[in-house]
Amino acid sequence: MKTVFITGASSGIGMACARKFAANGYRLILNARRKEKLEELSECLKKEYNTESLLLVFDVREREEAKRQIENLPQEWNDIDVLVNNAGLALGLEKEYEGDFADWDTMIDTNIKALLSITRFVVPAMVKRGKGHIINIGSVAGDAAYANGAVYCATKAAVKTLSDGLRIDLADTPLRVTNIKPGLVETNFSVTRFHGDQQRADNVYKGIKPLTGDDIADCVYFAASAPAHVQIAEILVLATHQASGTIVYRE
Ligand code: 8X3
Repeated sequence: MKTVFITGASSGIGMACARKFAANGYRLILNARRKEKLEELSECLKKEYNTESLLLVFDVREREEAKRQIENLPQEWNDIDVLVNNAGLALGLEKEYEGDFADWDTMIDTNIKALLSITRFVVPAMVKRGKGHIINIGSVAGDAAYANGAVYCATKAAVKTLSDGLRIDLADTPLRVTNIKPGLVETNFSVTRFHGDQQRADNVYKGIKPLTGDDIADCVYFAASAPAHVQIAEILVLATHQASGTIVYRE
């Protein structure tokens, strides 16, 4: 049985990935900060698919705690086939010269530094076993900056560069690296970005049918289930009425 490790699994794209992999017979290592949410999800997946889950409750930004929990995985959970580096967020939508330092730190610490730590803790064992797949959740925002989003866009550009660098560093191994770059996905992404302002968040998806977490999970699973000689390096996935990070047709 294959094992997938998903960070930020308690909601949105992470939760959708958990469902998708569970439906396809994987067992799950699920990480998030909120224990109750993970318990709810794992109970649900146990009932629905008889899925086994191991819950790792920690904030991905806490490097030492992440290290401790990953190093101390029970023996039978050590063989991770797929790592989905999903935990990430946007905070604020402001001009670069007016942004909030705390928002910037949280985005940089989560989207870049934590993704790096988790990769650093999980990948060496994959290399040793000669098997594994790292799937990073990037964004169309990493392809080009958009107004008021410079820091978020920069973190996602970093996810692209880190994915490319890891792919280069693993080219002499059977491991694969994928960067999934979603466009407009309706999850709690915008509510988080606007610090809980639901109305402002709703406006982001007004007049357009956005993608769902399930749409992105389909892409993640597509990459994970490709034959071993096929490395899906990147997938850019947009809503049909979205042409780029900045061009959206609204009805
Ligand atoms: C999410 C896509 O365009 O809302 O990363 O920044 S966007």
